[in-house]
Amino acid sequence: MSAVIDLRSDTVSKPGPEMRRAMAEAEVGDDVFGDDPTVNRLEAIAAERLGKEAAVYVPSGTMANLISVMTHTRPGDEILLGDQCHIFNYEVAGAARLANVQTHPLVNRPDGGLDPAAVRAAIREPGSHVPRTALLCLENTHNRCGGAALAVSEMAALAAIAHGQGLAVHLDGARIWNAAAALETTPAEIARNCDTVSFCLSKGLGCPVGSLICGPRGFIDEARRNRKTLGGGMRQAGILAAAGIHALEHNVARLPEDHANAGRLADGLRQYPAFRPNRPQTNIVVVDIVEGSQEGWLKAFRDEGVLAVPFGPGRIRMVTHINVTGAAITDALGRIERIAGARPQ
Ligand code: TLP
Repeated sequence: MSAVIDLRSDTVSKPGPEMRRAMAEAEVGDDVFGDDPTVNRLEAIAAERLGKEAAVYVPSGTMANLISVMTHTRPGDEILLGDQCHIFNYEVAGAARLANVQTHPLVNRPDGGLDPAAVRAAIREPGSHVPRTALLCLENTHNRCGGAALAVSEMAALAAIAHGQGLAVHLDGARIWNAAAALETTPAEIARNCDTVSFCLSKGLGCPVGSLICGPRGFIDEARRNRKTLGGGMRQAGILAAAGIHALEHNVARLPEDHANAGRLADGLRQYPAFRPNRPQTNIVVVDIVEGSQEGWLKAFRDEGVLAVPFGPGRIRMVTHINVTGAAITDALGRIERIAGARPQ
């Protein structure tokens, strides 16, 4: 059979030969002692690119969000977040279990944003019966909202409400580089109104592992302590951080290619009555199945060597990334034509 086209996530991307060479040649030290020059360099580059004072390198996006929530809050606090966001849906309730906070979900708008009035209304008046509302979490691009890139003006309005009531604002910017490409701005501009931002190296940027949290120096010092608490202190992590530096230097400019590929994939799928895809702003195609079953289509795709994932009832997701070329998208659409053109299920 011809090669599998893996569109399950941009997390499946594999490091290429140049990234592997950078990793093999990395200068390393014990990062828990602060001795790893490559990690230190990656953290300095990340802080600079995100427009924040300092940064800390952590193993995953999930840990980046958990550490951020832990560092912004005290046990028993409440955090506001979108009902479709990653922290609420896909982080195994870590905020509740390990940061000991109550999550208060607000309905996400299709653009990944929140209703400002709903945010205002959810912030509690201080009182002896109620939790302290301590933090607002935003996500950009928004995964479950089909990779939507939320406008900076929308973020600014939400952050102003939160800050006005003494809340901090954390941005889950796992795919902030995709957001920056789509909005034709910089990640620093997107993160400007947020106190802290996390972003992933292991998604569109093509690294095997790693995320960063960026924010004020005092916050990052405390985040480093919380990273150690969670077992996320790594030793000669420069081998991994080198991949991150390579990615920030070489893999950012090509992201519009992934977005164009996602657009073409969605346009192709839209030709079939069975599929109702979004109009992707970035690299995430979310398809509502309107004829046949989700499982049936996923299996039919898989049998043709096209991998997608279930994404809620009657919905599948396909994500473009650095290992999927324009030719592979053409190939994928050809394979889909063989199944969807022949037999709507
Ligand atoms: N998302 C993964 C799955 O967990 C759903 C994916 O395949 O998209 N924030 C956002 C917005 C994310 O999409 C993800 C990963 C994370 C955080 C967590 O990153 P990792 O996987 O590094 O823990």
